[in-house]
Amino acid sequence: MRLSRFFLPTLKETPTEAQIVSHRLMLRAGMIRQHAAGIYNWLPLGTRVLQNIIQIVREEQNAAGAQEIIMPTIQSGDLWKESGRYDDYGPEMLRIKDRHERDMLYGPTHEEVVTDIFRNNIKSYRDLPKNLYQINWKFRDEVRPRFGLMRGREFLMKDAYSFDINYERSKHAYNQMFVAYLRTFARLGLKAIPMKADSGPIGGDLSHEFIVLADTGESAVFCHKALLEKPAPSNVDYEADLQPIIDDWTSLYAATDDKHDPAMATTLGGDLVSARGIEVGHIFHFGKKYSEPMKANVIGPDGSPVTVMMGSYGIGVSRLVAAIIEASHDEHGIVWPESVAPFDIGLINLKVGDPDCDAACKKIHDALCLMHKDVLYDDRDDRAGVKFADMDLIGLPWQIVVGPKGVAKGVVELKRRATGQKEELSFDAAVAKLTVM
Ligand code: P5A
Repeated sequence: MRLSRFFLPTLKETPTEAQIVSHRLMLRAGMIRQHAAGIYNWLPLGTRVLQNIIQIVREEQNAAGAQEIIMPTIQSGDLWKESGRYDDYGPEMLRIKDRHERDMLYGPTHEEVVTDIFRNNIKSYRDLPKNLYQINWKFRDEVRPRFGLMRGREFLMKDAYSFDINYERSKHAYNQMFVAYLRTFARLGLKAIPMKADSGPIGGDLSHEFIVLADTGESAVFCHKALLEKPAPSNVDYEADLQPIIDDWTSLYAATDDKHDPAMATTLGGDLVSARGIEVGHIFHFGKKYSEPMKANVIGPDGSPVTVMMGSYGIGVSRLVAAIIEASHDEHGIVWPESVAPFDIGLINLKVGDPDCDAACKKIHDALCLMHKDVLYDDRDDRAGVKFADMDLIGLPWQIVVGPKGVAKGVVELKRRATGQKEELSFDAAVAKLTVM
């Protein structure tokens, strides 16, 4: 992609409305623009990151046995009257009347809709278990939308819903999502710590939040430092008993502010980490809270109806973009983990119009594209300082700098964004090195 054609409205000045670093950097890097309070446009650079995150979330959901669907964003209020949440949910729910004066709403979550799909289509215990998920926009009319995507009114969520015949199977579905979340956040380059949580308006008796540590996090958190070192489970057999993995992760102390036991500070001593965190995921086991009032029953093994047990499992997909930036940036800009970077490589031509520099850039660009690398080629006729600053700001993992002096010697400079480390390499060696990355 040529930068001269790419829609990338970067800003030199720090926008005054942004209070936290991820919001500032997303505006400055031309990733997003605000449309209305808590509602954003995603520009091409932001969209590419969001799509990369979506893909990782999707792969891990599929691997854990969940199946992707798409539910409507605009829902009928009738289902919420059935579950009892229409009145409970309060002013956070955006209520809409259609032309026939029917109560509609923009979905803040989808427990009711998915339970309706289930009860209309699944009749026998033989069709269980089922886990259905979507990656779709939600609307919550938050009192104080703030910090950009961190607490938006419209935001993208991955929401999964499990249906099982009994508690034991239902707990297994919960454990599957727990493990899938550990793997998902690790692939996104994040350390996310599971913590026991309250279930709030979603309901239920068992719930965990997944918290990414960052200084600007909304909640104070406390945990055993060993949790920060734990690798996510690899090669999981999702049909096997996952309880030992869950026990392993939940046996070490971890708590949000409201649940923190001050005596633990003494017990753990130097092993206690006290930090701030961002909630990037939240899972709930709520049994029959929706299936009972909405009559989601199947015929059980003995021929009599059984009310199914459910859980729901959320990931804040758009919030993750901000959380990754909070966890990975420096004074020059964003430092993307390779797995989510909007391009793999930034190619900087220091002397656009110089036939040798142009030819070298074209050669390197074409060679990398052949190897299926995403390259953003800065072919703008602009000052070197502007190009370096923009490239650091948008945080691509690798930069190749092509200038007349190097080209005369047959070399380019390769820079690793995360460390700032630079090396001079021949064109071919630079391409070869990036191809194996
Ligand atoms: C679980 C899936 C639910 O809604 N129902 C379906 C359950 N859970 S939740 O905790 O309320 O939300 C899941 C995740 O969505 C993110 N999130 C937000 N992101 C940006 N702006 C918001 N206003 C917002 N509200 C929730 C969080 O990451 C949360 O963990």
